[in-house]
Amino acid sequence: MSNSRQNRPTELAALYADMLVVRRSEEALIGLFADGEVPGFIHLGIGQEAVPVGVMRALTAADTIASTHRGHGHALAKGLPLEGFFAELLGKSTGLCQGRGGSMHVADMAVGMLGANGIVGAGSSIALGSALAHKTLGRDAVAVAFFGDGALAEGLFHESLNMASLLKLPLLFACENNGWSEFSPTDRQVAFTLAKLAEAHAIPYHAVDGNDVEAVVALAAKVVAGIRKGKGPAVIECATKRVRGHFEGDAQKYRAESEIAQLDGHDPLRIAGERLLKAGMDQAELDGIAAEVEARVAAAVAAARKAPAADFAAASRDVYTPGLTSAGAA
Ligand SMILES: Cc1ncc(C[n+]2csc(CCOP(=O)(O)OP(=O)(O)O)c2C)c(N)n1
Ligand SMILES: [Mg+2]
Repeated sequence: MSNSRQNRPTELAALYADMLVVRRSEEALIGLFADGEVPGFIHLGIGQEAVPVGVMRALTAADTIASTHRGHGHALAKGLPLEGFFAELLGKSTGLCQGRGGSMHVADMAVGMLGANGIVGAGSSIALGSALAHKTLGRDAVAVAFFGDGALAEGLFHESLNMASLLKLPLLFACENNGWSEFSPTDRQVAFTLAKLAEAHAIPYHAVDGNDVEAVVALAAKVVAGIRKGKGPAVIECATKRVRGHFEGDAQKYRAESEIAQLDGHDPLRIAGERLLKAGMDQAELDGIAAEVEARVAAAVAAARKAPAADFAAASRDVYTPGLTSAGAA
């Protein structure tokens, strides 16, 4: 075996493959959405894959996450099965939520994915509740609230920071700061920094290059280990880039051409791919990873397209816990 083969960076290759699953899945969604096969809006996280994939490396199956409206990466990185994911996004009865949730409500309790969420900042309080349950029930588990920079302007997010700190909950606040909140740059939305806000709530804060998946892995591993030991909540701020519009179909007229032109240099897949080549992998091996991922995504899309549409009669199923009436009595 050659020296370069002995030094093959297998962990980085696995991270690359996981980011590629998210990227290729969202690229498939672009076409499906354009063809009218995806009901509702979709918000793509292309360019932001290093954050969910990197943070998820520090989590176990027992850990829980709450996501955002831009949640495909969180869902797939937490381990949602691809076929059930696509079926859900296409509104099919074989979807993980029987086609009733779609992109902004996709969830899978089996892998601790508590749901994407169209309400900005809401994931922070859902993860907070999950962290409180972990602590109260003595579980060895951590909750993660993923949120964008736009959530900093939401009162619920501030309340979640306070309560997490006060109750010393096992909760990681993971910010994906892509510099945009819908069509407004962050500095037109927020009058303070996340670092100062965390400090005000007596929560440790760490910043990281959110396009460097290895840096995210290293920070998340260290911070989550501390949370698991009972140190209480922490905040990480991952600087990243939103490559596409706020929603799919957004022409981004409000964004300077010069900003869009430099996005490629920050692409987490490009950064990881170049690092793999430097570390001894060859292009054919990277192409092999891509071919395998593309085949998996294509198979999941094909199965989802063939599946039956969601059952309208089941729309109100699972709204109430079995045994409870709408008045709450058993
Ligand atoms: C409570 C609430 N207010 C406003 C909106 C409208 N809205 C949808 S996404 C968004 C911006 C979110 O920005 P950010 O949190 O940075 O996430 P990003 O889209 O950049 O991933 C806003 C204001 C909403 N969905 N919920
Ligand atoms: Mg943002």
